[in-house]
Amino acid sequence: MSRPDYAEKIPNNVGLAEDRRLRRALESWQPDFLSWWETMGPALPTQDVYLRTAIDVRGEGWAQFGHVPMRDYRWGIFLADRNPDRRIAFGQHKGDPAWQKVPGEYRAELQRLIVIQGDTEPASVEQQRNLGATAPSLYDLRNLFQVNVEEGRHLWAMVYLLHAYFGREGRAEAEELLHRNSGSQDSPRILGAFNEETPDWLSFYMFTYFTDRDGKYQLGTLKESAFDPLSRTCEFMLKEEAHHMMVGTTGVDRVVERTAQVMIENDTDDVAALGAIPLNVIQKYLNFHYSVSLDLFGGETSTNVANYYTAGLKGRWLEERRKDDHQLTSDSIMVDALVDGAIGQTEVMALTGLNTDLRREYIADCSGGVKRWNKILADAGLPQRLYLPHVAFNRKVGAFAGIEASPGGEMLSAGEWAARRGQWLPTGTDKTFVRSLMRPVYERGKIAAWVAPPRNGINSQPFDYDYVHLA
Ligand code: BYC
Repeated sequence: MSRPDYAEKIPNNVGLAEDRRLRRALESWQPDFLSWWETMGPALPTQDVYLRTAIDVRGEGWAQFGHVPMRDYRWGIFLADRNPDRRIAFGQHKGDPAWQKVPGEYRAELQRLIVIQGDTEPASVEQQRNLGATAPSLYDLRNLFQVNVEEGRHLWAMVYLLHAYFGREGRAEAEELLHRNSGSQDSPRILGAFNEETPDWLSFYMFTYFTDRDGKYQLGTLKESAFDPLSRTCEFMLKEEAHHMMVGTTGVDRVVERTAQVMIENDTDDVAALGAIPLNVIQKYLNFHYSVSLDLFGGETSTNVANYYTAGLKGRWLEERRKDDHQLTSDSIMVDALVDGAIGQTEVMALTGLNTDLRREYIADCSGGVKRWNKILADAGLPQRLYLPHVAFNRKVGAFAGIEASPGGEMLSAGEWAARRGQWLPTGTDKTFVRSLMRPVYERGKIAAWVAPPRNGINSQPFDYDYVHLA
C-alpha cells in the first residue's frame, strides 16, 4: 500500500491503480487543477526550479531534490503508513478501532472540516501569486515556489479524501475548491485570513510564520481524527508544513537582522530612507498577521468544536500526551471573554472551550518567534523589542469581535480606535513604503538591501546556487 506508484498519471500510495472509478474521477479533476494552477498559481514564468518532491512517505523519499519545471511537478497523493491497531484516542468512541470509512452520522461534519482545510491550500497559492515578480533573491524565489507546490499537493490530499469517501457531494466540493478565489467578491475563500492580500515579502514571511502555523495546529488536531484516512493524510502534510514555517521564521529573522544592522551602522531608528524596514513597521505587520491568524481558531467558545471532539472528528494538540480522561465531559476551562462589558475571563465547559485550548497552544508557539527576533535585536545591542499584541486586539471572530482593544489590551471607544489604529496596523503609507522596497533580485548570490541573506541554503546547497532558472 505505501510504495508510491509513479507509473500512474497521479503518483500515489493509496492503490489508485486498483480502483478504476476513483482513478477516473481524480483524473478528470486533474486538468481542472492544472488549469487553475496556470491561471491562479505563480505568475512569474520559469524554466525550472530546485524543488523538493515527495516520492515516498518513508525515509528520505519524501524529500527528493532536483530542478523541475513547475508545471511538471508530481503532485501526488500520499498517506502516512497505516497502523492497523490504531484506536480512537478521545471522545465518546475512545478505545474503538479507528474508522476506515466515514460513519453516516458524521458525514456532514467531516466533509465540512475537510472542505475548510482544503479551501485554505489553493487560497494561499492565489494570495502569493504575484510575489515572484519582486523576490529578494533566487533562494527566496525558490522557497516561495516550494511552498506553492506543496500547498497544491495539500489541496490534492483533501480532494482525494472528498473523492474517495464522500461520493457525488465530495466531487462537487472538490470542484468548488477551484472555483472560490481569494479576495473574490462573489465567491471568496471560506476563512477570513485567506481573503487578505499577500502583496509584499514582509507579508509573505509573516503569513508563513503566523498563518501557516495555524495550519500546523489545525492539522495536528485533524491528525488525531478517528477517521483514519484523514489522520494519515494530515500526518504526512505536517512533515511538509515544517518547511513553510522555516521560511517564515527565518524570513522575519533576516528582516529584523538587516534592520538592526542598518540601525546600528547609522545610529538611527529611522531606517526607511536607508532602504531598510523600520522596526515599528515590522511590528505593525506582525500585529496584523498575528491577529487575523488568531481569528482562524474560531470563537473562544464553540458548540461546533465540542461536537467535533465528542464525535472523535477533531482532537486536541498532542491529544495522547494529555493527562486527563480524553472525554472532558465534566471538566471546565477559563476562556477569554467580555465580562460585564470588560475584557476578562469566564469559566465554561472544557468541551466548548476547545478552540481556546488550541489557540493558547498556538500563542505559546508564536511567542517563541518573538523571543528569537528579540534575541537578534539584543545581540545587536539594541534596546527595542517586538511583542505579540493582546488576544483582544483587532479580532473579527469570537468574544472580542464586537469591541476594539489596543495591543496592550486596553478597551477603546470606536473613536479612539479610529484615531490610533494607524499606530498599530499597517497604514496605506506603510504598505506603499514596503512595496517600494520590493524590487526583484534575480542574480545568483545577490540579495535585496532590506533583508539579510540566509545562514544556510537549501539541501546543503550554497546561497549562490542556481535555485531558479527564469524563462
Ligand atoms: N473566518 O463555532 P465557531 C492552513 C465560522 S490553515 C470566517 O467559533 P468552529 C494553511 C465557522 O466556520 C488551517 N469564518 O468555529 C495555512 C462557523 O460557521 P458555521 C485550516 C469563520 O467551527 C497557510 C462560525 O464562524 N484548517 O492549513 O469551532 C497556508 C462559528 O464559528 C472563521 C482548519 O481551519 C474565520 N476565521 O471553528 C495554507 C481546520 N472562524 O459552521 C494552509 C478545519 C470561524 O456556523 N476547520 N468561522 O457556518 C475547523 O476546524 C473549524 O471550522 C474552524 C472554526 C477552526 C475554522
